[in-house]
Amino acid sequence: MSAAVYEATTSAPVNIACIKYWGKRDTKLILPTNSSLSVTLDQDLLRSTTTSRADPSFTKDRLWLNGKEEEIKDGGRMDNCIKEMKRLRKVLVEDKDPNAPKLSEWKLHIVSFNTVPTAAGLASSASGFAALTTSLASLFSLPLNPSELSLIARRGSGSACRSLFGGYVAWEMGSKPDGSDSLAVEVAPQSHWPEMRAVVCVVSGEKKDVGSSVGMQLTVETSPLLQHRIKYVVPERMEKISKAIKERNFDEFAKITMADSNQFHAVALDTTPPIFYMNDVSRNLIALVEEYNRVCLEKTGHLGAAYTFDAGPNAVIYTLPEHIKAITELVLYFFPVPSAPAERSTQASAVGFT
Ligand code: 2P0
Repeated sequence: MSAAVYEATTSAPVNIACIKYWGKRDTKLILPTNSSLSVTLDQDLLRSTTTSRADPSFTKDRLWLNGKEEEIKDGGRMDNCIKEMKRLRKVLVEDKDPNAPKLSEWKLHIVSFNTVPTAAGLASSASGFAALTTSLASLFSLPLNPSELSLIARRGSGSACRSLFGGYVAWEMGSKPDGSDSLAVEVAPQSHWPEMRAVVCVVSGEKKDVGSSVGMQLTVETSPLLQHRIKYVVPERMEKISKAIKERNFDEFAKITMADSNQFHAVALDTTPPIFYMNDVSRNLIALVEEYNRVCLEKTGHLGAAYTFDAGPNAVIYTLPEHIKAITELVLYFFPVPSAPAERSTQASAVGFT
């Protein structure tokens, strides 16, 4: 008789924030200084897929990312997630059922692949930690819902907690010191507003100078504008954009999304020393979308597109099906995809998701 195999494979999508997370009030527990909200890019192409296996013959927890073994640092983010999942396995399953195999005491081998193309310039830590969490939850048969799992994904990377849901997702900052109420909730499923499109414009695939974790804490320590944003701006925007999504009001969604991207980059600039994530191509993309919207407003009374930029120069343009052709054509006209790979980093290229 062959021994049982304990293995589970799951995948999780990428998300792009409309209300940006930037700043932690607790760096160890990864508790944010403000709530945030994102749209999940629920594409087969843009995902992380993770397989976890527990076996009594394994001698230590090991991790392979895109085929290369990575060290699991003691007390690091990966280690914290794994330890928390093992603790939950023991408390929720093994302590209740004496016949359940003691997977919490076995070592794990974890293999993860990002199908997010590196050229897409999108962060894969969010989908990566979300996929790790769901694969361990499945391996350990944990009776937890996505919001409960988001608490653990959050410990890996803040934005990962939003990748536990498809569609439109809020990360509620919470107020408890132990972080037990800092979790993701679904604002609306993808099917509520399936017309939403995201055009990913790759301005540069290069690694950024200032990483998000370091950059956001510099902002917390030095930016007066961040304090204003946390207290007076984000709470109202969270309410308004949730309402806009529920009402499928693209004008309101677009206005808030662009304003929040701009304020996020303003607090980066307000940091000492200042952080610049956008470059000239990014700013030209903003000008293009602003001009497109000016014409749309004149002709139809409505906005046609909304740009947003994360901690880098790449743009994501949210739009609706009737604008997708015009937007992709305009982007490709003004920012043609160069033929020589060496030139890629100074140009924008567009990928349309329909
Ligand atoms: C966001 N970003 O809301 C914002 C917008 C970047 C700009 O979440 O330190 O990689 O792992 O919690 O999640 C990037 O931050 O940082 C991020 P950690 P994370 O998507």
